[in-house]
Amino acid sequence: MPAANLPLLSLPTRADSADAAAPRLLIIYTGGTVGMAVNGSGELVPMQLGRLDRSMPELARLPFRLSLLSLPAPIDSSNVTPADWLFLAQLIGQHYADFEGFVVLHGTDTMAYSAAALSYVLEHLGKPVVFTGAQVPVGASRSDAQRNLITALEIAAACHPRARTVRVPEVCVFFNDILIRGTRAKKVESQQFAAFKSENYPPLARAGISLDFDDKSIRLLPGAPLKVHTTLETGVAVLRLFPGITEAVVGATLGIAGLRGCVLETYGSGNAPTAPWFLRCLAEARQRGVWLLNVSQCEEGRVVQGKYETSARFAELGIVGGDDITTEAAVTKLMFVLGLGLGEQPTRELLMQSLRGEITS
Ligand code: ASN
Repeated sequence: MPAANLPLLSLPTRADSADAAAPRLLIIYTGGTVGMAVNGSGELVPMQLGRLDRSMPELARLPFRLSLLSLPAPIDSSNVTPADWLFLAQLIGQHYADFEGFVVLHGTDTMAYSAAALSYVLEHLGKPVVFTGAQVPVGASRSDAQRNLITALEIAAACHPRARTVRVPEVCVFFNDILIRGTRAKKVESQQFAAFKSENYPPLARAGISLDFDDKSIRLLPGAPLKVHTTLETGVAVLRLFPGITEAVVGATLGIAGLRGCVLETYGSGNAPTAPWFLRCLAEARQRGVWLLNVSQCEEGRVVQGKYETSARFAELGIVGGDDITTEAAVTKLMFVLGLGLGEQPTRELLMQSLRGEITS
């Protein structure tokens, strides 16, 4: 469905619709537990959210002008695809001029991938795009949806106290009590409310009794207008190493027809077996033009190719060291950069650079 045809529902709040000073915020509902209910077989399935203000009467107390846009077929985020990311980006681009900030209600399972993908696709973003969701559906009495959504809306509306400029011009994830850069988020919990961690980068804000922003960690406003990219390369894979991995597994993965890029999940500071068959598989993939991005299985620390003998050959093979990037941000970065269709040298440069704060330089 073209993004232009989706209707917006205006939600009643304390801010009068004619109050020009009240920030206008758009909530985009994509699915996830936040809007789920149990089906006849006892499984949680996504539902239409309907009138969000009925399940969350506290929204009426907010001093913002709120609109809600629901995707026609909400999904469990385990079903999300790159096409959904491009659609979401298109929606945000279409409504960009009419809202001060955006909150994306999304399932938690792949929220970190979606937030990273949107970070790349929305270039020169100058407004907040805050992903949030819930571990318990909004209709349940112990739901975390209210608290997550209300704080996400406050973040989306936040300005610097004196300059009145946008406080968080980034794609980010707010969950439980922390605001995380979109390219640094990782889901680490499926049972507790604190489901996300900020990997290798400080949280952009912490929500306790007050909402405390770490302004020095937040990107500055861009100097150019928003550019919404429209292509992602889907010929990518992730190859996670483990002791005992065989040539058959490595060869089959790197030999996938149409493969353009692969995240190599290595050990420690980017190390891998030195067995001749392994290095041959990598060299053959490189000869076929497959980009290899070396990402560590460690949650903290960084890839330093050549520190050990077990990664000494990587630079000469043209394998790109991913520094401290997460797998989520690496997979989506490959999709984005390879989707640009650039030549060898600019592709390598973009893969090595921090494009949206995904690596610490
Ligand atoms: N399976 C759900 C989803 O990702 C999990 C959640 O939202 N808490 O859509």
